[in-house]
Amino acid sequence: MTSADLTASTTTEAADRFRALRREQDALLSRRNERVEGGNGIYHRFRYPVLTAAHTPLAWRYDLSPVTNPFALERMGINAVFNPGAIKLDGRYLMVARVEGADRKSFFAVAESADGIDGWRFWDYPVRLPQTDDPDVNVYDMRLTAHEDGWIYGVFCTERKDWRNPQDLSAAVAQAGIIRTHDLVTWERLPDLVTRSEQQRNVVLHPEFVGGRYGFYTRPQDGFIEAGSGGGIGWGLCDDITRPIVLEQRVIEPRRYHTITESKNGQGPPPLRTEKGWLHLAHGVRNTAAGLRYVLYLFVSDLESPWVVTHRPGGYLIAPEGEERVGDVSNVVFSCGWIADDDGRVLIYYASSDTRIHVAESSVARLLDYAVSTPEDPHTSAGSVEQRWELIERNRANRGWDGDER
Ligand code: M1P
Repeated sequence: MTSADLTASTTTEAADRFRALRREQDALLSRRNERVEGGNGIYHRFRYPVLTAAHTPLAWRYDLSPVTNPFALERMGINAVFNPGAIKLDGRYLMVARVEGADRKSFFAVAESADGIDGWRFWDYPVRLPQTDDPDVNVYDMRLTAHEDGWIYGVFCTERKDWRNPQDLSAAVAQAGIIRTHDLVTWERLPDLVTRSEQQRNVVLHPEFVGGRYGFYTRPQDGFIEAGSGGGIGWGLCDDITRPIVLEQRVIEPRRYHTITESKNGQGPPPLRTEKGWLHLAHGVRNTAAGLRYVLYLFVSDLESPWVVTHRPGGYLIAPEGEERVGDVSNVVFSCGWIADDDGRVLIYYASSDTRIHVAESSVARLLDYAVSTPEDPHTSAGSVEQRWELIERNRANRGWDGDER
């Protein structure tokens, strides 16, 4: 065989492989999801993740020319797709996902679905994020807030090397970057949020003005990973979003000993306005012999004073289950986005183990009922048993004992 023959056969093989890759991806993108029945009645999971690395367009990963890529090799791999912000805009369900390349760099990309469950597809290009004078090294976890001022804001984590500690190559500073848009296509970058905290992650813009000011949920921490003496979900106000400064942060949802928030916690998506208050989704973290475990939980705050928490159902709403428990950072569920439809349906977009995105379906009515009727964590085992006795006795008195109506 001559080298020309070899080249011709490799080129044909490459073209065949690209066709096979396309078929495989088309099958993945058109697969219908299945609601998992049963469960706890608060929400339903769906069988398949809605977005994964395999959902990213082939053109982002492959040089699709059999001539310049004769072995049809993946040139620039994608490692994971997770922690998306979410919004419904002009009837379209949209996520801004955190896409992480094989090079460990995260970036943002918009994906769209007609019904919020099926058919999620990425737009053709990832987002070209405008930079400030101090370029981001890594960006992730965008929360989208449709604010009453008319803009859609994206608040995300911007990470840069901590030059106060040049020898430590993992020393980083996390702060909140801010962009805004009307269409998720054209983005305007604003200055990063200024607070008095060394580290900020999980910063979220409240959707309404509070006393004419912008409200931010923050997460003041001492260290990049460890909460140290800080942590908890904070709240602060800012006068001018184009010069965003929050001078005072008060912790409104502290982390607590021997609860799901013992190590740290953080606001998830922007809260939803409901008749009983602002409904919040957050993540709580505790340490275990197997490492950190991240779960999702709800709380409710006052409509007029969003910094006043009124209901704290004890325990978690969603904990990692099955394949969700395994991934790049195992035993993690994390959410930056949910969508409340006009009919009250709520779609919770959550990522598992920093690897893939799932959806869970519920409603405002169900989530609120759970949030206001579930007792608070009593902080002791004895207290927990008392809560269960109280429930059992109420059931017996109601003759609903054991599901038997008698
Ligand atoms: O790896 C789990 C999560 O860790 C961080 O969250 P937190 O700041 O609360 O610890 C974030 O980096 C998040 O992206 C990640 O999913």
